[in-house]
Amino acid sequence: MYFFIILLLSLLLNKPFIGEAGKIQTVSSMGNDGRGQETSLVHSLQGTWNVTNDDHSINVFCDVPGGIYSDLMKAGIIGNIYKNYNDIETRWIAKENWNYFTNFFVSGEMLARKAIFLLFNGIDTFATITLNGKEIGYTKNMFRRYRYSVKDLLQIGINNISVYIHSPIEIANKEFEVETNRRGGVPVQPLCTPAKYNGECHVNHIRKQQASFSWDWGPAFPSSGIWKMPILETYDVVMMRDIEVHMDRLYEMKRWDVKLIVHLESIPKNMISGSLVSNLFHYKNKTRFIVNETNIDNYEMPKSGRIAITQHLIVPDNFVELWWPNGYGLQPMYDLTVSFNSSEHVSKSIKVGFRTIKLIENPLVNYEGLTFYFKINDIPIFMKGSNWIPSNILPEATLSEDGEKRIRRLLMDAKIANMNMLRVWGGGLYESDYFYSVADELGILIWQDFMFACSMYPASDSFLKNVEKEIEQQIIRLQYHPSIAIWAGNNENEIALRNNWYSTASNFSLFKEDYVKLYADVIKTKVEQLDGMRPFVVSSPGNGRMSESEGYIAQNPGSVLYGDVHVYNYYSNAWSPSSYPNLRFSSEYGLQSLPNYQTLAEATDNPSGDLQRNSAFMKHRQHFILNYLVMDLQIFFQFPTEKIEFKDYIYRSQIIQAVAMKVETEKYRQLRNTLYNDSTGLTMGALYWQLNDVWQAPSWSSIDFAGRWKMLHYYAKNFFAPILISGNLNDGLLTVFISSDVPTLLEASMTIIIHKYQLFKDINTITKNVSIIPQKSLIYYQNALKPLLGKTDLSETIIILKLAWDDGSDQHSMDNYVLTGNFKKVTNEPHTTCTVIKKQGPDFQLLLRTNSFAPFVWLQTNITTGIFSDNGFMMTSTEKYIYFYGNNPDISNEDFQASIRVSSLRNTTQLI
Ligand code: BMA
Repeated sequence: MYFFIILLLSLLLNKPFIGEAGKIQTVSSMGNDGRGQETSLVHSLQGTWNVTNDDHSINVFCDVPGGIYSDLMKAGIIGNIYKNYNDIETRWIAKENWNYFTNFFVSGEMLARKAIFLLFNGIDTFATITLNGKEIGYTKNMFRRYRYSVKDLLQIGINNISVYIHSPIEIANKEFEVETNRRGGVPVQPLCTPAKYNGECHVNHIRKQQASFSWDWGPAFPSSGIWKMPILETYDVVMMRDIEVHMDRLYEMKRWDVKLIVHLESIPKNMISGSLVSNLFHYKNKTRFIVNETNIDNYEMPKSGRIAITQHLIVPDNFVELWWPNGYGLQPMYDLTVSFNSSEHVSKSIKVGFRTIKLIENPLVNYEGLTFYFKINDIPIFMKGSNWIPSNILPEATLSEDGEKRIRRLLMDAKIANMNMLRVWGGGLYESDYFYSVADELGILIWQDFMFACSMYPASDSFLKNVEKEIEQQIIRLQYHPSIAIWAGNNENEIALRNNWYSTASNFSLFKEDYVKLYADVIKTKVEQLDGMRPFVVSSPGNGRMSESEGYIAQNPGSVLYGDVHVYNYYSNAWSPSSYPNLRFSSEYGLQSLPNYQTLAEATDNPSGDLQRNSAFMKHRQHFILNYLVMDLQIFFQFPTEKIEFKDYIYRSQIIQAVAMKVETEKYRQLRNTLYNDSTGLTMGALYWQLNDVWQAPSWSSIDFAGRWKMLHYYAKNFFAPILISGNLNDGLLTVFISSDVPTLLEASMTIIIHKYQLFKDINTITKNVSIIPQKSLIYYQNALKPLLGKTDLSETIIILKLAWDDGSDQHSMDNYVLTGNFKKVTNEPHTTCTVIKKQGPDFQLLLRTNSFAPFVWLQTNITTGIFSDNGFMMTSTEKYIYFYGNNPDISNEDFQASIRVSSLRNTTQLI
């Protein structure tokens, strides 16, 4: 009877119910992030719990896993946090302590097991955990997993648990005081975020998502919650935690040595016997597999309760199809299942891919500096991509079903834009296993920062120990993913110290000592110990392997001759290639723009008042310390000074950003094979800042918070194309490059058109047959422009570049343009129309027509979500065909036709 009452209550309240009657939950997805256990020995504590604050004025049901902002929104206590000024209105939440509690049922059978552990895969962040009235632990790192042995505390029947989460703001303040005292009064800088961010202080003292206290592109939502799955593990023998996969390609022997390190956990002194069996299945033909078995006989578990068993799989070359980055081939993923069989059975399945990776930092004969480029499967690869910030400011939201859809969408958008690398930036999260498996599947390489950004950090023993555990767990959890290409110690902390960003100069040696302790002694040592198969750089930007000989704080961490560089040049003309340096690898460069109007409109209940260039709301959403100054300045450089509507301002901000990133990225791609006398050049990577957003606000992103592409994302698709024709104009000299990322020689026809835009007329056309050299960037045309212009003034022209080729199976073409000046004198108002030609499912073919030069043609529809095959382009001829790839097959031709809006620079009344 008692049992059924509990069952009924659990069902009614959707409480975690675990125990008999087939109610034991099995969790069965892949990966190492705590969701991959395929065994009935694992009982999830997922479900509806209660959460209350200290004075019990709030006591509501909540989700576990979850977080306090999501809970309070769901309970109707606060409104949508992304709207209006709610980031400030809801700040009281982070100043309170929150007690998460629930009851759960334990059966006699469960309690009879030898090993019973409570496992928290992630608590955000400072929690006192109490089980049946007894305090069992305190957590202090949201990036760590915590495990507590609880056999002696549990009872048959109802048990209660409370996870009391302390205010992260208060703990950060306290930690700051303690640490400042410990350092004899020298505080760890910076003391706070700039006032403009409306943020909180001292996040660098706590191991929590650094951007949760605000950033220059994001609001402060200092979250609290049990953000990852809590689990009760009950077993007699062992639990399998992680599988490390280290692949070594033995060329001469025509095989791969795949070393597996299987992490098993149990209780100290437990005697273990059983067999560990690993099966690697061929990705196409599952009847082909490679197996190894290790028998364990009466092994006594050490005091730590953890062992790691090494096993080798010898994989012949003919079993292997290589995993390639996007654009270079397929991404075959092989199932690997490891099980431990004894009186109990535990197993785990992950997907692995075969590839080698090297970071090549070679000296250059007779030149200064080192190269800096990646070789994947022995092929040098130009890295094209962007920087990833968390997909949601609430960490729990990155793990939900919707959160996973969002992650997949963003990674797909990266793939569509021909990216092959994303940098998971150090102020956010170690992402979920789902994130990395989608990256594996899509061929997106990951530059993985450890989570330290734009700050100095403490180096007390307890801080370092805390970090060491975090690094160890995260590397072991993630390292099997073929997508992860490189680990990096931190974001911009070396350059911040060297250039005194945070007034550290008077205590330089103390800060340097701490820096070396944290990133070299702890992090570098750990990475080398745990993952010898991947490169590591101490900081980004940095001088790569040179940084060690420079004592980790180089004279110039931003050197263009070594390692990677972050490039921000806000005051010079962002459309001029000369504003950008010649370097080896640009791991950050960017410019702000506004999100699409529809996205901004979703952020306010007062669109007419708030959606104005000078409104208090737009000031509030702008965290960048330079405010709108850079946007205004860059708009001023290119366009006539005139009064424009807010929608037009948005549109112009996006044009500015898109063209700036085009010019800068093209320069980087052009320099792939150019080495100048001053040793600069040989660029092999371009990752712009930033891919995505965490709220509706001005930022450097190419995709806004609602998932709408800004103009930049359309441009990225073109400037990252595998075959790129691009040009530049320098002192009247026109140089045209073709950059190829493809492995075969291609015969192509190249056309250079000088178009006089007032006349809407091509005044000169040069056509040339060219052979495109594989995987190189070379000059295919160079000449003075003057003779081609006749009487026309350079500033009245735009140069159109076209390339057409046949790769043996298909015809391809690409268009590009080179600007000869700004748009201050472009005054003609084109009449541009768009007609739906054909519908195919959710997709439409469109025909655009114009009667005169239409710059930056911008197509929009609000009837459905989807993307255009091209957007933001120049129309220098009367017709252009475009595709729209939509999501809704039910939309008719007529409805779609009616929804289409076409704008261009001097024709902006249709902007939506
Ligand atoms: C870089 C990043 C971020 C920042 C961006 C724009 O330095 O590492 O810290 O958001 O610039 O300012």
